[in-house]
Amino acid sequence: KIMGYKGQSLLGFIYSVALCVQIASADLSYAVPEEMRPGSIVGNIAKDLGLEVGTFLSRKARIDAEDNYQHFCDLDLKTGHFIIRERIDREELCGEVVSCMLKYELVLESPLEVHRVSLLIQDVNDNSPVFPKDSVKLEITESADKGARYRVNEAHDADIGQNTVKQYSLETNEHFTLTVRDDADGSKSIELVLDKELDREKEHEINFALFAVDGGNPQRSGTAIIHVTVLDANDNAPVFDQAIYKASLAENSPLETSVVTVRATDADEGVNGEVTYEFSRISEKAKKVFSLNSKTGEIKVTGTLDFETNSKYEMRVDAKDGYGLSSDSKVVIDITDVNDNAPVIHAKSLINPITENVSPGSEVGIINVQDRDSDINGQVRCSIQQNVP
Ligand SMILES: [Ca+2]
Ligand SMILES: [Ca+2]
Ligand SMILES: [Ca+2]
Ligand SMILES: [Ca+2]
Repeated sequence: KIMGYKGQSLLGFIYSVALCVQIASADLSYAVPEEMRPGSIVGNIAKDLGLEVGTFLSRKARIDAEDNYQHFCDLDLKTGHFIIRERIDREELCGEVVSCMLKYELVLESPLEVHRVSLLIQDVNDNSPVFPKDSVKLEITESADKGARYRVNEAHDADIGQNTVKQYSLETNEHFTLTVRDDADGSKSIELVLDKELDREKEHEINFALFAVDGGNPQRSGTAIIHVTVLDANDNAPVFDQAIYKASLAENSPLETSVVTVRATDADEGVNGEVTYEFSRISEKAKKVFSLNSKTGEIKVTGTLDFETNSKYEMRVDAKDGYGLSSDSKVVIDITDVNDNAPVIHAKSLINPITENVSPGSEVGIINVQDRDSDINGQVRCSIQQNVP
């Protein structure tokens, strides 16, 4: 039972020490919000310790800071008031520490007496949530699928507890919604979710605001502007401005004569929208007399056009973008006649010689006159030289 005796004695010793400390420092605890005006009264230490008001002067009371907090508070010896001397910023003093405590010792002389005085600095909601950047730039291709997610950095609020960031929201917009997840490490994952697919050809830039609010009263908020640049995808083929191009051209037109210019536009950007042209269906004959500028779409004469051999050409033209999306159109070229042929006389049957007594009005022969030209150019007027019988 020796052990039992020893144990009892040790326990008794601990009790007596604890009692000693308690008597020597009857702790006083005060709590004040941060940012109190200098001169504000925290409490009356003399009264709270049950001492006469005059005691502090006679016993040369003083207040010592345990650390470097001396300048924040004062003791009014006449009244016993514990007073704020300097502005206290909880965020600067304690940062993210939840319990922000200033520790002091009240020292009285003759007889020597020490009391612990603690001052809890309560948080005031004097900071707004702040995003790491005021504006967040995102580049998203228009081919992105619905449901695609884009991370945004969370906001921070220098306050603590309820006064720190509580909730996020997104300015109403056509394309994005917001999800906020709690991560294992206590941070939050903020993601924009693509809810409606993008179309660069309709909208190449989208701006909307992301808000963070704290849980303080009054509530404070922070904003980041999300700038979405919609990147192009090759989702448009070139489109001709006419389904059929018609031109008419005089035969014998000189080389390099411009016949017609086809034009297709592509709504995409850069190479996706760069249009080139080429003949997709063209006869060997037409190939010899027409050329197509692949860049400008201009069709020019490159050979001799003869109405009498070919009066109409038809061909098809392709327009292609830089990545091969294409469409086509038809080109019809009519060649018009020019009076470039003289009439040709053929004597079909001619009675020769004619007898001298032939009666007037007798048929002496048939003459056939032809002109290869058309219409007026091909009309022939016949006449016989004067002064013949
Ligand atoms: Ca604060
Ligand atoms: Ca706050
Ligand atoms: Ca295109
Ligand atoms: Ca596009």
